[in-house]
Amino acid sequence: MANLSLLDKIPNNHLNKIKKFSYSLIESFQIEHTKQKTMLPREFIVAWMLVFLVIFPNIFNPCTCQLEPRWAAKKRHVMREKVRKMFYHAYDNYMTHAFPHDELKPLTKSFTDSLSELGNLRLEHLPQDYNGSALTLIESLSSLLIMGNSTEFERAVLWLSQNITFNVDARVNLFECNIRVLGGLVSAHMLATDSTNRLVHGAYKNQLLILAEDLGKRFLPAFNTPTGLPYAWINLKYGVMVDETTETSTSGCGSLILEMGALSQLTGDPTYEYVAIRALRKLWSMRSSLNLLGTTLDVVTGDWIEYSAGIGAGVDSFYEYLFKAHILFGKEEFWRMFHSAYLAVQKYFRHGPWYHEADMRTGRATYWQLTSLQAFWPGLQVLVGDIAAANSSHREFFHVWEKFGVLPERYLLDHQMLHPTEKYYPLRPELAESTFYLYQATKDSWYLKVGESIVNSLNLYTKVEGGFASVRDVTTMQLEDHQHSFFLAETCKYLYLLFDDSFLVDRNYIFTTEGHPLPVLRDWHDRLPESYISTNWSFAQSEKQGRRSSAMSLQVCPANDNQQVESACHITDARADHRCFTDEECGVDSTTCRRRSCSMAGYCGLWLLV
Ligand code: DMJ
Repeated sequence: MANLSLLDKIPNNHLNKIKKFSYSLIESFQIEHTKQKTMLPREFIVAWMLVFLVIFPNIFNPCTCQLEPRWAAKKRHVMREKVRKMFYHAYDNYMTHAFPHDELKPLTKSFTDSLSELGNLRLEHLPQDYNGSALTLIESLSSLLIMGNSTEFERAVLWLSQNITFNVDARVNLFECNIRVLGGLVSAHMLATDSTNRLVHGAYKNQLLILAEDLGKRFLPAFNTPTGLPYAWINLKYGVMVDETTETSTSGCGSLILEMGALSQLTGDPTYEYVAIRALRKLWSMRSSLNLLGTTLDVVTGDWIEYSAGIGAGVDSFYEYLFKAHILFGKEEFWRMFHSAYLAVQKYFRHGPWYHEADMRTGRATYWQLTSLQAFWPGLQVLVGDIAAANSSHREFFHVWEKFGVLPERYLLDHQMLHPTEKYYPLRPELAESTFYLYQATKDSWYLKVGESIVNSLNLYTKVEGGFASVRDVTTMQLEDHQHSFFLAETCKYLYLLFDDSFLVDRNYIFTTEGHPLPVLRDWHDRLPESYISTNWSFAQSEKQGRRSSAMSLQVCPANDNQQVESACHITDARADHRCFTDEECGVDSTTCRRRSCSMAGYCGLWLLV
C-alpha cells in the first residue's frame, strides 16, 4: 500500500471547507487587527501557525487542495490532449492500413479479420470468404463522439450503413459479437439520435439500428437450446453449426442483457430482451447454495463444467451486467440477483484488497491469482458505492502495474510472481476504467497521476509507428502484432474521460462492458427504483459543484455532506430510532455486512460477535 497522506484521506469537498474556514479565520484576524491598528504579537502568530501545522501537516505542501484545482485543471488539459493523440494514432493507422478489415496489425501495418477469431483460441472453423466487418471502426464510433469529432462519426456511420452486411459465412463468438458489434451499433445509434443531435449533416436515418436489428436476429438461433442458455458460437449466415460445442462461460451467456434489452426497447420487438433475460434467469438458478457460480457450463444439459470461479475471466461481466441492467431497465429483479451475488463475492473471494477464486460448491479458495480482467471490479464497486473497497483494490492493482510497467494477464498472488505463460498485456482497459470511476467519485488527484502513469507506459512500451501493439511478455516488453479494437473502444475512451468528462455533464449514461455508452432513460424503466427518488440522487463532483451531471450521478457514493458511503450490503433498520422487538426488524451493517440483532433492551445492533 502506498502511504496515504492526511489530505488523501479527507474528501476534497470537506478539505476545501476546512481550508476556507482556516483562511477566513486568518483573514478575520488580520482585518480585526488592522482595524485596531495594532501588530499581532509574533509569538501569537507562531503559536497559531504551529496549531495549523499540527492539525493540517500538508497545508503548505504544493499539492494541497488550494493549489490543486488549478494544477489539476492544467494537468487534465495536457493529459487529455495526449490521450487524444494516442487515440488518433491508433485510429488513423487502422484506417490507413486495416480498414475495412476488423483489426490493425501495427507492427506489419496490415490487418486481421479477427471477429471470427475472438475467443477462438484454437482458431477452429475459420471462414474462407470473410473480409471483415470494420470492427475497429464500429468500436470507435462512441469514442469519436466523446472526443468531439462528430464529422468523422457521421462519415463512419454513413460508410457502415452503405457497406456492412452480416450475411456472412462466419462463425463468431456470441458474447464478443454482442459486446463489440451489437453494443457499438446500438450505442452509436442512440448517440446519433439523442436530443442534443450530435450529428452535423442530419443524414442519419436509423441506419445503425437497422444493422443492429439484423445482427440481433442472427443471434436468436443460439438461444434455441433446452435450457435457453445460448450457444457460445453462431454462424452469422447459417445459425448454429452441426456438432457445435455446447460449452460456454458464465459471462458468455450472462452478459447479453444490456445490448439485447436496448435493442428490444429501440425496435419494439421484445424477443431480444426476452431471450437474454431467460438465459440470465436460468444461469442464476444454477447458483450454489452459497450464491456462487462456476466459470463454464453446458448449454444443453445445464450442468457446470468448471466449478471454480472468481471475478475475472469467464465471469466478470456477468456481475457487471446484473447491476448495470438494474440501472438501465430499473428492474428490481436484477438488483436482487446482483445484491446476493455481490455479497457472495465479497464473502468468498475477497482477501483484503485481493480477490482469489473459489469453488462454487464449498466456497473454498482454489486459485490465488490476480488476473488483469479483475481490474474492472473497483469501477463496478464505485457504481455500487463501495468506494473504500474499490480504492484499496485499485491501489494494489496499480502497484502491480507499476512493478511491471503494464498489468500482466495473470499474477500469482501466493508466490508473488508472474504466471509462467500468461505474461502478456493486450492493451486492456480495465485499470484505466476503474481509475476513471474512482476519480469521478472522489475527485482525488491521485487518480489523475495513476492515469498519467498509464498513459506514459502505453506510449513508452506499446506505441509503434503503425499504431499501438500488445505486449507479449511484460518481462521483456516484447511486442505482438495486434491492436485490439477495445483499445479504441475502452482504453483510450476511459483515459480521455478521466481527463475530460465534459461529454458526460448533464447526462446519464451507463457504459457497457465494452465501454459503449447507453443513455439511462426513464421510459425504459419498469418503475423507478429507489435510487431514483430525488433525495437519493448523488451529484457528480464536477468543477461546477451542485449540477447533476454525468453517468456518475447514478453512483450511490457520497457527494455532499449529508450523504454517507453505503456499501451494497447495507440494509437500514426498520425504524429510524433503531428500536425493535425482533431480529427481523434489524438491518445489515454496511461495514461488516453482518445482520444486526435486537438486544434485550430493544435496540438493533451488532450484539453478537460471530
Ligand atoms: C473487453 O472486450 C471487455 O471489457 C470484456 O468484458 C472483457 N475485457 C475486454 C478487454 O480487456
